[in-house]
Amino acid sequence: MKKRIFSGAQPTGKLHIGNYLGALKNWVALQDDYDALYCIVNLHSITLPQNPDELRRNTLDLARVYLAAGLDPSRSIIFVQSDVPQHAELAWVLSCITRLGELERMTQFKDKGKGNTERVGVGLLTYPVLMAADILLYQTDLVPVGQDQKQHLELCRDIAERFNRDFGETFRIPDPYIPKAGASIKSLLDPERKMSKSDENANGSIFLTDDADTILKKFKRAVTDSGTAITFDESRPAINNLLTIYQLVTDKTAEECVVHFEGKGYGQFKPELAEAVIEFLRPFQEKVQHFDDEHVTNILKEGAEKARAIAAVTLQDVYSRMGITR
Ligand code: ATP
Ligand code: LTN
Repeated sequence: MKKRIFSGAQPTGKLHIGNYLGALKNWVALQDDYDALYCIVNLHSITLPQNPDELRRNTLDLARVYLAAGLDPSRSIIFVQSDVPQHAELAWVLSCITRLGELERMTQFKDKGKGNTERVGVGLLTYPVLMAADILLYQTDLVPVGQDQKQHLELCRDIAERFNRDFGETFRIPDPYIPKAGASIKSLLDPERKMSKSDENANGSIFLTDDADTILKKFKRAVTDSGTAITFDESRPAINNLLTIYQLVTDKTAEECVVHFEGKGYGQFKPELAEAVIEFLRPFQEKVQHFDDEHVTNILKEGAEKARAIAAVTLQDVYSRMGITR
């Protein structure tokens, strides 16, 4: 039997190449060898305020992105989180065995909540519990994510182990799958920060829908570090990031990239990098418009039916072990 993978992205804002290279690219590659579920986690999105019409639109748009990137509904289950009510139900159960201290230690909560406990919603704190429910409902073996989600995954494992210890073997313990290169693509304007959807300055990110001119302009503006050599160098985070992007979109080895740019400077490197990214995104951008709403809605409906069938079995087991009869 194939092992199972589960992953998801939030339908908030536009996806950037960090999301693509850190997550989506691997999702597509893994769907051949694994039994895969890919979710649009709209219930996670509402941990920060959303405009209802925009959320509806973004949900379908993200499904289009999944399909254009190469997720194949005949091989993978593609669905919307809120279409499977078991996610929210299991999240409640798990929240009762999760400790407040564990959640308060999560760096994403600290970053997004900014310590403002009077104003910040409780959902931002309990967000990782819902994420654990997403994963555990499907008896997931492997979770392909970017580096920023590693801590949430460790918490998910702790919660699952605690439940298994208290109520008997119920959940499979999932492993993270974090790519060696691309797990944390940095902002073009600040290589100390990850490229982020929630960044107010659009010039720090290359969005999957950016046109050729915009991509070239953004790379030309990208900050650089001191020194001129185009090499991988941990002590020069800006060039390290740009060269990593180049490597991943061209599918070259690190060594090939360095040899290719030997003796060249930023003046040649940046336009070549922009060209490589434009070419990489071209097939995706051509495809993404071709999926109409009705087609996408049907795929999501079928995905939700398949997902519900798996999720219901796990939740029933959880309830019966806890003495909750339905
Ligand atoms: P934001 O960029 O606002 O922090 P997010 O991380 O919440 O957005 P999601 O759509 O939920 O965005 O993430 C989808 C996937 O993309 C996750 O697996 C996440 O780890 C990955 N990811 C996000 N940002 C990056 C990045 N800069 N580099 C690599 N992977 C990333
Ligand atoms: N928290 C993730 C999105 C997410 C997820 C998941 C990823 C929600 N549920 C389950 C993997 C598995 C994020 O913000 N990127």
